[in-house]
Order: sequence, then structure tokens, then C-alpha cells
Amino acid sequence: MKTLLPLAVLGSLLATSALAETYEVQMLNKHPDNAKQRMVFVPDFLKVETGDTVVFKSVDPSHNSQSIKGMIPEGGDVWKGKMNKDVSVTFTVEGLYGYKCLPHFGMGMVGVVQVGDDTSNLEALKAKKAPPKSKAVFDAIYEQIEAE
Ligand SMILES: [Cu+2]
Repeated sequence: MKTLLPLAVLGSLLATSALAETYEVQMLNKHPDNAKQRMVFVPDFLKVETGDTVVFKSVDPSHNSQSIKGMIPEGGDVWKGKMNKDVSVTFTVEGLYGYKCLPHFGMGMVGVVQVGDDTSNLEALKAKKAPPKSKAVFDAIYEQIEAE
């Protein structure tokens, strides 16, 4: 009987990890569908579940991805990718996560990851100041979130 419980626990862990998915967000100099849109995360809005992983992929040079202070849920997952490097984030806390590319924040290179169905920190994201181009990208994403 002693070994039955650990095996059951192991089994449920394996089942959980088998369901977790990995998504990719590309860091690009030009949007593939609109060359006028420069310095972008594609996609810039992504909905995932807790346990899922998002890989921010360094496709074009001179980009990074990092979470923005005040734009993540309380106790949420923080990340700060290095320039020209992929960064992988496994989300453990539900909510909205605003993030940016540090050198292109002024050019509108931002995005949002929604983890689970909890959008209760949307007002906190909206209250956070951002450069005008980034604010416009965020506002378009907030409209998508509110339309869900
Ligand atoms: Cu960038």
C-alpha cells in the first residue's frame, strides 16, 4: 500500500504536464502581414492556461521581452529577457501580463499574455502610463479582452 500513493501522485503530475502547451511569440522588425508596422511582437495578444509556457523568440536582432511592473497580477510571474536572446516563461498565476521590448517601448513594441480567465487586473494595466505608440497597441488589445 505504501507505494500506491506516490504512484498516483506521479501519475497526476504526468497528466498535468502532458496537457501543458508551449506557445511562441516572435520578436520582429516588421509585421509579416503589414510591413508598415515596425518593431512588433507577433502575436501581441495571447491567451494561455496556467502551466503553459510562452517562448519569446529572438528572430530579428536587438529585441528583448520583459514584464512591466504594475502590469502583472499580484504574485504573478516576472521575467526579464536578455537582448537578442529567447526567453521562456511558464505561467503559474492567472491574470493579465503586460510586457515590453525595452529599446522599442517608445515605438509600440508591447504585448499582453492572458493566463486563464481572470482579467480582474485589467484596470491596473489601463492605469499604467506608456508611451503613445505603446498605449495605442495596448488599447487595441484591451478592446479584444473586453470583447471576450
Ligand atoms: Cu524591440
